[in-house]
Amino acid sequence: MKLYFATGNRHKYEEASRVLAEYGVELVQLTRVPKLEIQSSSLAEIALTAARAAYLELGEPLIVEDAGLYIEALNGFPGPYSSYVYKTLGCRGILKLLEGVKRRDAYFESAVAAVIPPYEEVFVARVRGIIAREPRGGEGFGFDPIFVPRGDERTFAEMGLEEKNRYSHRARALRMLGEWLRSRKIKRAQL
Ligand code: ITT
Repeated sequence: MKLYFATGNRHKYEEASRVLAEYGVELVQLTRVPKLEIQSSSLAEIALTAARAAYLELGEPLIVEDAGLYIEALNGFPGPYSSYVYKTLGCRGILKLLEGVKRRDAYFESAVAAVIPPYEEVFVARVRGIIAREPRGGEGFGFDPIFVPRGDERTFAEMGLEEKNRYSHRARALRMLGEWLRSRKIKRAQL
């Protein structure tokens, strides 16, 4: 069964297609429908609005994912603004904001919105961890070099894709989607 994933981010697509393959879903990256990004403090609302807009353009069942990094010492910053903050400040900028800060707890959140008529569903998941003292590793993307998930000592950027998928917010939210597809017995007929 085939499902579109509207995203311009190749890494997100690769992580997601690996997870959904476990559920027999073949994910197809959709780049030609631009992702509509509203401003909201809720990733679920951002993802669902984007998924509805993309569905109006495409007319085929699809998912959209929105994710963000929430740093506790910064009251949840950059959260829904993670994409912009990554482009402007980057990992180094975040480390500078945390200079001298001992409490380095943070989490990634992922919201996966699925529009599969007649259904609309959003799955939200988190991974908790800490912000490293310096960037480490060359895998992955975005803030991966500075995020260490709870239960490990390596950053996401020091892990392969399969290992990151064992912990990540995105993989967790997508497994919820996979289980939901299974429980609804959504098969080729709808997809
Ligand atoms: P699309 O909107 O096209 O899907 P994007 O990269 O802009 O791709 P988001 O809007 O969800 O994705 O932005 C989230 C940003 O948060 C992303 O650019 C990264 O900087 C960061 N981020 C999210 N998930 C991450 C992860 O698994 N590892 C590292 N950084 C992540």
